[in-house]
Amino acid sequence: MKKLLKNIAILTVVLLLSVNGYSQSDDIKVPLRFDHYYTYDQVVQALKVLHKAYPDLTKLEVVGKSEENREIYALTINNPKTGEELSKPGVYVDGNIHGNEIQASEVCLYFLNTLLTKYGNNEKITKLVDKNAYYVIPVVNVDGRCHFFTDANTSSSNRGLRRPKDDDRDGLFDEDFPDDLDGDGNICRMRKKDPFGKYKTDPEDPRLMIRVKPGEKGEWTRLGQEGIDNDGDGRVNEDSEGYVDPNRNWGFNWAPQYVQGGAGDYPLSGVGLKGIADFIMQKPNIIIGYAFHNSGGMFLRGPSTKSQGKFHPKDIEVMDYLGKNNEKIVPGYRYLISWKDLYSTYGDFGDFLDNIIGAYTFVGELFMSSTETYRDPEQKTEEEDDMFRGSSNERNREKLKYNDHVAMGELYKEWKEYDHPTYGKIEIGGWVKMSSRLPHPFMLQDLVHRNASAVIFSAEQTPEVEMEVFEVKKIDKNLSRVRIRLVNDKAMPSISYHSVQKKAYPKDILKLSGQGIKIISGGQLTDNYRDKVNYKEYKPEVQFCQVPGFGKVEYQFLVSGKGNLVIEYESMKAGKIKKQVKL
Ligand SMILES: [Ca+2]
Ligand SMILES: [Ca+2]
Ligand SMILES: [Ca+2]
Ligand SMILES: [Ca+2]
Ligand SMILES: [Zn+2]
Repeated sequence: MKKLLKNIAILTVVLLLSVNGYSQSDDIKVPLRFDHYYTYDQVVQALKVLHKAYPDLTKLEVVGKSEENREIYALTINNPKTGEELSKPGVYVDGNIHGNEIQASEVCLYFLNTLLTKYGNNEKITKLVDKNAYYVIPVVNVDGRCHFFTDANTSSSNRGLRRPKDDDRDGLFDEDFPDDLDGDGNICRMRKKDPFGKYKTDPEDPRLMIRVKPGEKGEWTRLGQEGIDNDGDGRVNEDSEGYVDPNRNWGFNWAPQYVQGGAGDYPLSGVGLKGIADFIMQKPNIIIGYAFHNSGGMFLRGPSTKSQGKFHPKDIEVMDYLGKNNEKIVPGYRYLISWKDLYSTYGDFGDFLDNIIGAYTFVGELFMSSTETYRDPEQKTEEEDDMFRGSSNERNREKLKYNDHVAMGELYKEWKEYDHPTYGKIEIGGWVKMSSRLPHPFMLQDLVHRNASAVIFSAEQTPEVEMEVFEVKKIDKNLSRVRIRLVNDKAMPSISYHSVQKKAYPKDILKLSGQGIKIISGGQLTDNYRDKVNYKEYKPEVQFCQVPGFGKVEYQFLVSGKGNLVIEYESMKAGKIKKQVKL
């Protein structure tokens, strides 16, 4: 009997790990597979496997530890043969800052897998790997991801950091979570038969309930999320984990709890976030960033609050160029402005990356529930708005049919009776954890591929500065006029306009030197037909500059002496160039 129980226990664990193919315990190999979701441990294993397969191109680091002491990994891709990391534009990608938004990590893994496995086989990817340095943190909220898989949850629960908080001020911390009463790994809904209830059975689909009209007889009362009153205070599920929202706790435009819910005690009080911020601060070359979330199908850009004012118009041009292309790469996704089109947030990661690092940043809101279709192809879809049509009765009926006929019934639990200690005879049922914000695994490949392609498009548009010495003219026995052009045929400038305007970090440097050579004067050439130059008054041998996207900037110098003139360009984000000219 004991042995039988043990066998049943083992069998249950195995079943839990492999339910519906959402997560597999098979050995993880390169190339990685994207027909299932990776648990936190499997993400770590996947990163180790990638690093082991490509030791020359990758670096695997633990950048910090979480509240529950889990390791936060970053995988860096850089080809040392084409230069050291910091001498190249940096591309930053992360995901799963909200614990429940798990497919964000699969996008990160897919992106890494694509760059590494296609390196040397695919011309475009080979060029991209050689050009930039890539910093990828697939799981920001490591505790969140772990608990999302191991604990019973809804598709929206378990977002925050594991910092216990007494939400109801009863002296107890996180004492009344929702409870998985039927032991199926999901937190579903509870309802009770009640002639005075506000809901009745939907005549079109008995699994759904619709509101009764005034005067109509009710049938059901909704009792909220599955659970009991754990601490016996008369309320059910009133104090679950946290809440510190890891995307409201960054060190720019932070606001306290009474302004911004989930803010935490002070900026970067999340210990894992602090580790990530330190990691990022050591990469001043980062010029583009993607942070993936779910859901809604959006590429959001900042600012996250109206009071920050508008972005510099030239930066908007850059974001528009990338964002509008992203809309085409990922059909249905929209390129939007955070505060204006969605809502305001303080202490947002995107603002941190934009303003402190000077990077162009997108928040990728993955997944559109409107892709879960079961309908006549003739039916109009023009008015569909993914953000707002999510919960209408019509939408729920369609979603259930999609569940029945396309997702093999894996997204929804039929209502089942349960004897509740407080409410008596009730029913438990509804959408499961792996529904609603996540694609069924059969759609995962498409989601990760297209979103990784959007990042790849941006990675192609990091600055590529070239230097041309387009004139060396003797104007006197010992005096030469030297004209230098810095050209960039990619969308991103060598430094963002915002960073220049706010003096966020030093501009690029153009420096001339040489033995026996003196730089008499120098400055930006604004009109080379009329010889108009903005001369720099002091130290003309060092010029501070910015190379625009899809453009150029030109300089003119008067140089005395003979010999080798050394011309150096140095940018924090766009690399270094060194040339020599014989005078
Ligand atoms: Ca409490
Ligand atoms: Ca349950
Ligand atoms: Ca309670
Ligand atoms: Ca509870
Ligand atoms: Zn999110």
